[in-house]
Amino acid sequence: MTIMQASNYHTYNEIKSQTEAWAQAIELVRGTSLPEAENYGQVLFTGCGSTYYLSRAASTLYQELTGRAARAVPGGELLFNSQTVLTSQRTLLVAISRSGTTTETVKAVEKFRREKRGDVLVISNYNEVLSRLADVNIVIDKGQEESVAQTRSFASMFVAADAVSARMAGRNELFGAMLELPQVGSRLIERYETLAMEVGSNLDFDRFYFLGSGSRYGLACEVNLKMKEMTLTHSEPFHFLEFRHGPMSMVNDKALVVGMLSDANRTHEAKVLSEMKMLGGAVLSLGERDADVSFASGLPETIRGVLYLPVLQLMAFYRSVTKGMNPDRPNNLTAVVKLDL
Ligand code: F1P
Repeated sequence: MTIMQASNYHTYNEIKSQTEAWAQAIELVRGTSLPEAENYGQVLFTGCGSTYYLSRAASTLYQELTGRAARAVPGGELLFNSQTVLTSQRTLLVAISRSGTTTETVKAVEKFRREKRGDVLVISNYNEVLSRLADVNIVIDKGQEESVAQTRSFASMFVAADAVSARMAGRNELFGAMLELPQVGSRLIERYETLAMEVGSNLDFDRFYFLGSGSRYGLACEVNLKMKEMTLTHSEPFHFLEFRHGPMSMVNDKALVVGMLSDANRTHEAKVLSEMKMLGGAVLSLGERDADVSFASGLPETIRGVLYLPVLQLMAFYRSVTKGMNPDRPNNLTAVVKLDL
């Protein structure tokens, strides 16, 4: 496929331009007055679909950096099963939504406010109804996109969420390190687009497994959703060691196992990948060094999670167009889910 054809798609242009939105996210967080972490007994992150997976990734980082309890919950669960996540403790609710209009997320935040549960921090790409419910409002308009499947938007909101966690943890050196991310990301896209196209265009693969642990599990869930939304391919996310406990039965020569390697647990994670190769599966590893996609960022592990996204987003894009689909308009989906609740 020529690049000219690829650039006919909004999805392609949005993936390729996303680091500009990363930079805006960092600057916006720098200029925002944030809540004090010690004012809350717990922090809840919420969203739907992609932004729920973002919440999963961001909440683990918040807890890791602040040492305070944080968890993620889908908007629909916070709305209809709030007793399973809310306590009498004062709560900071971080509500994340590309559109700022998804019904479950908006209704859940309205209920949270009505019940005076605590404060609301919104991260979005559009200044919409959700932003009007916020005590602290962060809107990354450079993350706006035409495509239904989130790519540039997701990454911009994820960078903002990580920056919020670094700042609320008082880790200004981590926040400062994030300033390098946009240029590292652009270099990564240039260096590995061909690999993404080669793997994405290989239709011998009929199943994909995305392995990630710690804050990378939420990212594994997100890239898994991209694969589903853009290419209608069977795919599933797992924590690394969990994959052995049954799901690896699915591994054969038509499987691609994508490993989002950490530094901290690389030995254990790489062993899972080598075992999957023994079972006949193909493997694609991503990590700071010695991987099929090596970031070579020199940045702290806690704030470089976004680097796992662009190459895998491109892989899903190329698989979609190779299958003759339109990644801009996934099957059965709309950009926003509006419900009459
Ligand atoms: C949430 C969402 C997306 C999904 C699809 C439909 O939107 O469910 O996660 O991928 O685009 O909308 P939002 O609340 O983040 O705007």
